[in-house]
Amino acid sequence: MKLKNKDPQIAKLIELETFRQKTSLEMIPSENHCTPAVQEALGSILTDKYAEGYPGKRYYSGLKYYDILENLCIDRAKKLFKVPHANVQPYSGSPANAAVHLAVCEPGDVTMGMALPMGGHLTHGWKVNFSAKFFKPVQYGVDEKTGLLDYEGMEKLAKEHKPKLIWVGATAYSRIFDWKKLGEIADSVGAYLVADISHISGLVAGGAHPSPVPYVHIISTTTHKTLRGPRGGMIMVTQKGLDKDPDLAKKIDKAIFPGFQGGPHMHQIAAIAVCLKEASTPDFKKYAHQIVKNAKALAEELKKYDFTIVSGGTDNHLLLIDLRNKNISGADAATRLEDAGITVNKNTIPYDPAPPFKPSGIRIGTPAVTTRGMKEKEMKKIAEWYNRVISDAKTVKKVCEEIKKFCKKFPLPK
Ligand code: DSN
Repeated sequence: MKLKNKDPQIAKLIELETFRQKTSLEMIPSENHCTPAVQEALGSILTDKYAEGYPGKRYYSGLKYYDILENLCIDRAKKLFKVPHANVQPYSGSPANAAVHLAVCEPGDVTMGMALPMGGHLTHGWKVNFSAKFFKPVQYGVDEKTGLLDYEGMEKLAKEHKPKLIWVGATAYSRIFDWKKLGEIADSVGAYLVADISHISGLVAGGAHPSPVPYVHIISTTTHKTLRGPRGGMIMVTQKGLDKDPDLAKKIDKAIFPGFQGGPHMHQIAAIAVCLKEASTPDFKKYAHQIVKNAKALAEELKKYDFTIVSGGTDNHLLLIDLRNKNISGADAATRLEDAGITVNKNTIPYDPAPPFKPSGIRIGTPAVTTRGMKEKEMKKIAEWYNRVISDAKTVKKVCEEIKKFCKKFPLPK
């Protein structure tokens, strides 16, 4: 029976959300619009089965097609990211990162990661998270003047604290990571280096951001951001990782199952496989480069309206805007933009004098609008809307109408 007949309330909410997505601009940098092919795999009958274990070594029966499916997904991940080992079972990024801790650390070990208010992630050692409750993280940040990762400070901290594990990866950092330098820092103290490429995995896959593969031991990622798949996660082990620890792949697999998770979500793994196939095409390469071109164009246009971009610009898919010269908080700006039909995050800026719930900045990104086919020309228009809405609340209604009309030319993926 169709959903609208069986559960009209839920069907209605999906219909309303579809309309919202079609008629507004999604500019949260960690979000995207996946294709109907990915959605079809995700919404399939594969959700029905348990598949605890790994291909060829399961604890449930009836899994002959699931072994083929999971192996396909693993092979596609290995080929796309050029790594010798991939685990595609993490439910999402946080479980993946918990499993990495479990694989290579003992409770109480010292770890290192970028602090959340500097652009890092909760699971890289932020105080309220498991990664700080069970381990002893030291946290690095960005330079206050340049907004760039403070490699020197990080090296000093690493030498002083000798972490077992170093996380590199961010949720609000718009510059390229110098993987070589980071690899040298980790090697100098014998630490495992993990690249959490959740935000940039689509850019790495499409060649629009350097790959960490030669320099790190482990890579963790979500699959739904620039990679444009379903919500999900993966952990990969590099050759460098296997050279450091020949058991590393086994340790990662054991940490995911039975260490941290139960049955993998096989419908999710099917959808990840579809997204990895899509991400292997020449079209996706173009897409990944266009995301960056759009972000750079948007940054330049916004600067013309006197917006302050943290670090002065962007090399990837996102921009962090410091709104202090605009006399509006990040929270108020995000609400006003949402009313106008542009979805962004309120966000702390590094060394933010304002509290996290009413921070000084907004975080915006181009992955989803690029999926809809927007290019540099459209970024000019979008920057103009940001300026009008943030400068004057009275423009919101008019801009909202303009955006609705504009969105008709850029349908969601087919
Ligand atoms: N929640 C993600 C983001 O928005 O960046 C990070 O996990």
